[in-house]
Amino acid sequence: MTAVTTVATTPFAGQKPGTSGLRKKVAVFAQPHYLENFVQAVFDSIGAVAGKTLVVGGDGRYHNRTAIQVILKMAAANGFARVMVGRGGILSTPAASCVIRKYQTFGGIILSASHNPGGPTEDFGIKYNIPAGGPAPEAITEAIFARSQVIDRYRILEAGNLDLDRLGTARLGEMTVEVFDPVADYAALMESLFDFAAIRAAFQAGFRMKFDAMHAVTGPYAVEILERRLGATPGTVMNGVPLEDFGGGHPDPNLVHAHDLVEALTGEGAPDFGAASDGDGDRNMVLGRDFYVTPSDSLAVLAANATLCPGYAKGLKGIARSMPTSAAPDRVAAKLGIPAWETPTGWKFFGTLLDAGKATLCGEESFGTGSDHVREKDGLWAVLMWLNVLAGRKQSVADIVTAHWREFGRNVYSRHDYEGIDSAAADGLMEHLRGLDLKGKSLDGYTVAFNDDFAYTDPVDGSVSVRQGIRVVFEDGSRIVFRLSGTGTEGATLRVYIERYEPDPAKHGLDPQAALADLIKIARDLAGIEARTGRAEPTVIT
Ligand code: VG1
Ligand code: CO
Repeated sequence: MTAVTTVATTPFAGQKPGTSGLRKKVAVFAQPHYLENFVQAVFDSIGAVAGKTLVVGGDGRYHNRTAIQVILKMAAANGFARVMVGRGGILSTPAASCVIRKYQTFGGIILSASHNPGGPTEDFGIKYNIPAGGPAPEAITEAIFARSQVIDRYRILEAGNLDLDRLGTARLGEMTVEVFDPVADYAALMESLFDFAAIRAAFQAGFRMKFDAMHAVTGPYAVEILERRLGATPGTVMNGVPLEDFGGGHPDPNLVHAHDLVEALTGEGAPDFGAASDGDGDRNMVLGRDFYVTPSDSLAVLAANATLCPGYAKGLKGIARSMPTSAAPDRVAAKLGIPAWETPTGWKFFGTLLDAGKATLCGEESFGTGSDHVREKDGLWAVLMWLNVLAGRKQSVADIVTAHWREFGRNVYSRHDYEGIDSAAADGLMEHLRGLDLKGKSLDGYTVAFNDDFAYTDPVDGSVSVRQGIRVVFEDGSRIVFRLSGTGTEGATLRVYIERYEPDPAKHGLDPQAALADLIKIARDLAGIEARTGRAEPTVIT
C-alpha cells in the first residue's frame, strides 16, 4: 500500500544549518518528526520539486540507512519523479556533487557529519546541495531554517522500506528510485582529469603509498581508483571498509586522529607518500616520508604544479582560499598573474567563484582542497593531483615542498583548536575580542596593522556575510585569527589560526610551533584563553 499522508507537526528549535549543514547527536535526529521536519523544510524552500530528480546518499554512519528510507518516502510524497541513491546508502560528498552535476538533478541531500564521530551516541548530519552541485548558499540555508521554525505538517508515503543494496530501479508510489554504483561516475571523472598512465607507471616502477580511509566513506573509492585502476599494491588502502561508527575513531584526517597513517609514514622503509580522508571524503591530509604538508601549502604546491595534470594543462583562472587559510596560495597566484580570492570559512562560499569561472582551485586550511570539477572539496581528487605531480616531477614530497618554499618563501602556519569548551565562555571571549581597538598598538613587539571581524561581499552575487572571524593583522604581515566552529554538536570549539611569513630559507626547517611561539603567546594573552576557558593548552594542533 502506498498512500500519501500529511502528518501534523510542530517546529523544533535550532534546526539552523551551520558551516556545513545541520549536525546534531543521533538521539536528536531520531526523535519523532525531527528529520521529517527538516526535510520538509528543505523541500518547501527550494522551489517546485514536482517531476524533478534528487540525489541522496551519505557517509555510511549510524542512522544513514534509516534516514534515507524516510527521505525516499518524503520525496515520493512531495512529488519528485526520481531519486538516485548510492548503493548501500553510500555516497561521498564530492561524488554526490559529481552525480548532481552529471545528471543535472534538482540537487541532492547528503547525510553526513563529516569528521564528527559516528555511532548511536555520536553525531549525524544532513545538508542540501543545489543543482550546481555545491552546498546551499546562505540565502537558502536561512530560508530552510525560517521554514523549519513555522512548519506545521509534512508529507510522507506509507510504504515499506526499499532494498538499497541492489543496483537497479524500483517504484515508490509514483516515484522511481534508482540505486546506482556510487563509485563509477566519480572514478570516470578522476580519470578525465589526471594522467592515470603516468601514475600507473610510477607504481609499477616501485612508488609506494598508503591511504587511510579511516573506516569512512572513501574506502570503496580508494580501493577502486588506487588499487584497481592505478595498480597500487593491494593493501595500500588502510581501514577501507566503511563502518557505522568508523571503528570507534574520529574520521578527521589530521596528525592526531590519523595516527596509524602518520606512524606508517615515519622512519626508514616508509612509503613515499601517505594520505587520509575524512568521514564523507571531502578532505585530505597529505604526507611524505617523515614529512607533513600543511593544507595551505598543499593548495599552493598543487596550484604551482597544476599544468602537469591533463585536466589543468591550460592553466588556472584563479585561486580561492578561505580567510583563515595561509596566504601561501596567494603568492602562487601573484606569480601566475591570476586572481587570488579570500572567502569566509565553508565550501559554500566558493560556488559562485567557480560557477563564474573566476577560480579553478580552492582550498581551506582544514584539509579541504578542490577545483571546478565539482562544487565540493574533494579528498581523493587532491590525492590524485599529488600523485600526478609526484609522477611528473619524480621528486619526493619533501623535496617538492621545500623547493616551493625556497621559491615563494614559507608561510609558517598552525591552527590550535580548543574543543568542547563552555559555550558562554566562548561567546564571551569572542565578544571581548570584537570590542578591542588594537590598530597601532604594540603587542610583545609586534605592531598591529588592523583588527576586525571579517565580513565578505561575494564578488559575483553581491551577498554579504558578516562575523566570519576576528583578524588581528600585524605590520610585518603576521596574523592571528579567532573563530568559533560551526560544525560541532557539544559546547563550543575555539579555533585559533596563527601565521607568519618567513622568506629566509635557512629558517624554513624550523618547527612551526617554535617559529610561531611569540604569536601563539600573544594570541593566548589577547583572548585570555586560559582565564576564560580553563584550558592552558589546545586539544588539537595542526
Ligand atoms: C570546519 C572547517 C571548515 C570546513 C567545515 C566543513 O568548519 O573549519 O573549513 O569547511 O568544517 O568541513 P568549522 O565551522 O567547524 O570550523 V566537513 O569536511 O566537516 O563537511
Ligand atoms: Co568532510
